[in-house]
Amino acid sequence: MNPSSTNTALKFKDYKSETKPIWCPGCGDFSVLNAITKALAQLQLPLQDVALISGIGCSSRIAAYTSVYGFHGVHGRALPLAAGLKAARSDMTVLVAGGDGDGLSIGGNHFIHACRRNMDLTYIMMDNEVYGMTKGQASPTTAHDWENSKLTPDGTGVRSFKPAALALASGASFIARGFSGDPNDLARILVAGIEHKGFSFIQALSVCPTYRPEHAEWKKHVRKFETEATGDPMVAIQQIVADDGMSTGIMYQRDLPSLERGGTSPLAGLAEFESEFEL
Ligand SMILES: Cc1ncc(C[n+]2csc(CCOP(=O)(O)OP(=O)(O)O)c2C)c(N)n1
Ligand code: SF4
Repeated sequence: MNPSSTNTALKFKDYKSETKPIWCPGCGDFSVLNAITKALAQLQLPLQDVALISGIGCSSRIAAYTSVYGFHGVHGRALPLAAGLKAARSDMTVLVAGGDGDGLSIGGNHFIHACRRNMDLTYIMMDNEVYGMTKGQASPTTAHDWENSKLTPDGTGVRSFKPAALALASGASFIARGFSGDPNDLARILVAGIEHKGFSFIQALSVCPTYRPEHAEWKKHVRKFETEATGDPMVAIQQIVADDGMSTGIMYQRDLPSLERGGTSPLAGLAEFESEFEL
């Protein structure tokens, strides 16, 4: 039975599918899944009005584990898929999820342009600073001196991205960071991100005990930003650059023009547009 067809309030479990996650024991992605389903339950969004689009990676499996509409896409291409859906169905709540490799390596170009277009999408980057699915290669958020990878035994020697700074410079209008070790706070951030009209970028620090066991230390270092949600990009960039990447909260939120603001689907005039090309 579809719970949304009854008068009963939806519980977070109603947003989970019957497919059992195959993530490793202790993987932070379990908590991100919990946070997403809690956020959807808080917002009481009908299952049929939500879609979760993902790329490829351990984290991207998340689309199969929710009961909303889902699409487990192609590596790095979750954002353009989601943008297409949102363009056609501006009435739907469209969530996008994937890993740091998915979103910043192969999908890096899509990420910066999604920020720039500011479509009303909520993008959850499950950042474990590694390629989990392909057995532990360094990613764009891996520290330059991480020596445990067989492929980069002396470290990458390359500076890592600060995803929040990249999102700000690219035009995202909501930028936040949460932690798999605090799913309730991550759910709070997700609710704010989903309610925000525009592109919401949420970096979810998600532990990978298999390839980054040292991330067990994260829980000692993660703390909340003392101040939250400035709308001033100059203040936000100073906060982001000064931070070590372990502070959580909403870093930036601003009302900026959005492609589908006003609720008119870009496809509304499609028939007329096509008729101009008729032979
Ligand atoms: C076009 C293409 N290139 C490479 C791959 C191999 N591949 C699968 S997942 C992945 C990286 C996964 O890392 P990340 O996105 O950080 O997700 P995680 O597994 O850590 O959650 C790669 C390189 C692929 N599936 N498709
Ligand atoms: S390899 Fe890492 S990211 Fe992938 S399921 Fe296992 S713990 Fe999670």
